[in-house]
Amino acid sequence: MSMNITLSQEDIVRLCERIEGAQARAYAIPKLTEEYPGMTIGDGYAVQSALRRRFIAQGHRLVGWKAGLTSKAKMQQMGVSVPSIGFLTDRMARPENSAISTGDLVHPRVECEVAFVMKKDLAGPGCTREDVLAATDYVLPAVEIIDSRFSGFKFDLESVVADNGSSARYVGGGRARYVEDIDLRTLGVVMEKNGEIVGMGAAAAVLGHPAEAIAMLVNILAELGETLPAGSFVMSGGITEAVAVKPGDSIVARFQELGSVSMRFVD
Ligand code: OOG
Ligand code: MG
Repeated sequence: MSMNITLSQEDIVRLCERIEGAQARAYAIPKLTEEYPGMTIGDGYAVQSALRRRFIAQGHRLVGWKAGLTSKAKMQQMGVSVPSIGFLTDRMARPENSAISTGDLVHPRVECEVAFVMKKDLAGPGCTREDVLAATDYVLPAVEIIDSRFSGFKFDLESVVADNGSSARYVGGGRARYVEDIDLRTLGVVMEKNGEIVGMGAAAAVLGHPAEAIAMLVNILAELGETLPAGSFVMSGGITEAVAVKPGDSIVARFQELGSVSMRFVD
C-alpha cells in the first residue's frame, strides 16, 4: 500500500473538519473524491490521522484499532479490493445488552467480528499471524456498528479511510477465550435480527484467519508511523455482510465457543 500524500496540509484540515462535522451531527456528505478526484489512500489516512489527533486533543481516549474490508463478503458489498484500518476510542464503546440510539447515526449497520485484546506491543513491518497470536491476551466476540457518512453509500476506499473506516460504535461481550484453546478459522458465527437469521459465516472469511487481519493492521500502522501497544482492543473485521438496523430492531450475534453479544436499537 502506498502512503503517498498529495493533499496540502490545509486540505487535510478542511476534510478532517468536514468528516468530524458529519460524524458529530450525523449527516451524510458526498464522497471526498468528488471534490478531490486525485485523492490517494495515503491522503485518506492523513485525514484519518488528523481526525484521531483532534479527538485525542478533545479528551477522547484511544482504546485500539479495527481492521475493515477483510472478508470477501465485505469487499464485494462495498466494491473495494484492499483492506483498511481505523481507530477506536472510548466514546464509541457501548455496553452489552444496551439500547443504542440511532438518532446520532446516519446509516447504521451491524457486523459480527472477533476482537483481540493484546498483552504485548506489536510493531511492523513484517508482523505475522504467529506474532499476533503470541502477543494476544485473549479474544472475545464483538459487534461493530458501522456508519458510513457518505450519501447513498457512494463509496470508495480513499473516502472511507478518511471517514475512519465508517467506525461509529462497538459492543464487546460474550465469553473471552485464550487463542490456544479455540480454532479461530472454523469458528462459526450467526447474526440474528428480530429473531431471524440474517447472516452466517466462519471466522476464516477474514483473510483465512482473523489474526492475519491483525497482522495486516500492524503493518499498515507501521506505514503510518504507529505501533499497537499492549492493552489494545482490536477488531479483526466483519465476517459477514453488514446488516442495516433501525429503531425497534434487536440484534443477537452468536459465536461458537465465544457466546453471544446482544443489543437493541432505539430512536
Ligand atoms: C467500511 C467498514 C468496514 C469491516 O469490518 O469490514 C468494516 C464500511 O463497510 O463502511 O468495518
Ligand atoms: Mg467492521
